[in-house]
This record gives sequence, C-alpha cells and structure tokens, in this order.
Amino acid sequence: MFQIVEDAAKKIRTMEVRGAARIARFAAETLKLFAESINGDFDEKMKKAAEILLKTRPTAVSLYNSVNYVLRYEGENEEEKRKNAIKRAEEFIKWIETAHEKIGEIGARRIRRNSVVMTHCNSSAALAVIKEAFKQGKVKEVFATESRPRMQGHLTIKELNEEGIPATLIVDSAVRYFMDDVDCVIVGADTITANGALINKIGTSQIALAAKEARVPFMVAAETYKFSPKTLFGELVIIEERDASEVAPPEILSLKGVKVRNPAFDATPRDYIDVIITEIGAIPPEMAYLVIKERFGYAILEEGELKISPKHFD
Ligand code: RI2
Repeated sequence: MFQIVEDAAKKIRTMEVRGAARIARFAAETLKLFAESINGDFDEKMKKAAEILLKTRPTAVSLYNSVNYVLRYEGENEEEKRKNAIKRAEEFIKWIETAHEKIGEIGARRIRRNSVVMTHCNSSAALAVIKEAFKQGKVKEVFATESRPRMQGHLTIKELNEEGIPATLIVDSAVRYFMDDVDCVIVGADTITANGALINKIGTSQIALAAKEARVPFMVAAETYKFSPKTLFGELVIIEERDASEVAPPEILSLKGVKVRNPAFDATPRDYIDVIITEIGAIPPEMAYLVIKERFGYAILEEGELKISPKHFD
C-alpha cells in the first residue's frame, strides 16, 4: 500500500531526486499518485504518507510546504477528499513551474550586460535567472563551484553547456581567488527564515562572505515556497548532517580519535544578501517576514500542531 511512498522517500533520502524544488515537486506527485490508489481510511493513510516523506531530508522547507499544502485537502467523503488532494497537488506543481519562469524574468533584470556570474551547487531557480539573462545577451561567463561532496556543480556545468553558456568549473576553495573577476553571485535556497537568513548548500556562507569583502552583489533566487512559516513560530531550521562516507575514504574513517563531519547546508545571515528574487518580486531579505505573512497567512497553531496553507497561487 505504502510502496509508492516508501520508494519515493528512498529516492529523496539517497538524493536520486534532489534540489529543493525538485524534491517538493516529487513529493506532490507522489502524494497525488498515492491518493489515487487509496481505498478506505483516506485521512490516516494520507497522514502516514506525509510523515514518511517528511522524514527523508529535514532542511529544505519546500518539502514541508508541498506536503502540507496537499494535506490541507477538504471533502465530505473519500471521493471528494481524493479529488481535492489531487487538485491541490496539481496546484502546487503549477506553482513551481510558473515561479521559475517569473524568477528568471525578474532576476535577469538585475544582471548587467557582459556579466561574469558565479553560482554554487545546482539550483534550478538560480539557473532560471542565468539562462534568461544569457538569452538577453547579458552573461559572458559563469563560474560554477564543484560543490563537494556530492559534486552538484557538475550538473550545473552540464546544464550551462547544453544552453551554450560559457562555463568554468572551479573547486570550492577557489571562490575567493576568482571573486575579483566576478560581477555578481547568484545562488538558490533550501529555506529562507523569518529573519531573512538563507539556508543553502554548505559553503554558501563562505561565498557570501567573500562576495561582501570584494563588494560583489550576492543574490538569492528563491520561490516563495522556500520561505519557512515554521520559523515565524520560533522554530529553528534543522541542518541535515549526512553520512561521513560521503566526504572521506575508509582509511580516514577508520582512524581512532578522528571525527569526520558532513553538514549538507549552512546559514548565511541576511546582511550578506543584497536581494532575494522571488516570483512575486525582488525583495530585500528584511522583508522575509512579510512574504511569509502574505503567502502563508493562513498559518495557525492547532492543538500544538502547525497548520499552514498558502493563500495565493497566481
Ligand atoms: P533549487 C540544493 O540542495 C542546493 O542547496 C540548491 O541550492 C537548493 O537545493 C535549491 O535548489 P540539495 O538537494 O530548488 O542538492 O533552486 O542538497 O533547484
């Protein structure tokens, strides 16, 4: 019964499906398929499926927002509930698709002609901006970090290459070395907190620091479903720590007295961020609180449990 959901959860956990937006989309698609297959005990089964999906990766709030959105289905009987859950999953997927297009359009306006752009990891939102700016003849070259340990930078390089965008792969530690040649940095987001901080791939905060020191604008491309309503209630973002075997070989891991740590994300304070490009506009990070109120206005604590439902889908 829960096989579809268990299989999907495995794909997210092992990062076969990765990237905050892709994970959110995949979760909505999975819940849609699952809802179609339920026969009896609809509410309990949907709740259990949601729990399985939410346990996979803790940091990207896009997963939480997607699952939570679908789970706010309504209906008098099982058939109505199923229909509504499917409709909501489709709405969320549409939200993802339209947001990327808008972000590309808005973000490209922030890029000057002949720009050298730096990016980190593999963000579909950041790439939407870079691709649109390139189409408009504004991007001369892109520096992409390899993004150890999972090397998502290789995906970025391939994607840029497919679009015919001149791309240079650099190791993560070469960021400061090349920063003087860069006109702007653009990265994606896994979560934006109520105080405007960015949670993104490990290493992002070092890039932001280097950009600030070199006076290079640092932009974030983030759909509004990357904003965390939970942080409005004081909840802290959990930083996923992945297996040490991703970063070190067995001969290091077996050394007595040596620890190997592998956090997958870090936090960049809002003071390092010039602008956040969302589908509803280019906003200063200080406005994160208002975006959360606007998009997740219907956020209430019900019997100690946070129930959230976005208000708008335009
Ligand atoms: P989009 C990724 O996480 C990266 O941190 C990336 O910046 C972020 O998701 C956003 O990606 P991971 O799943 O949603 O590779 O913009 O750990 O595609």
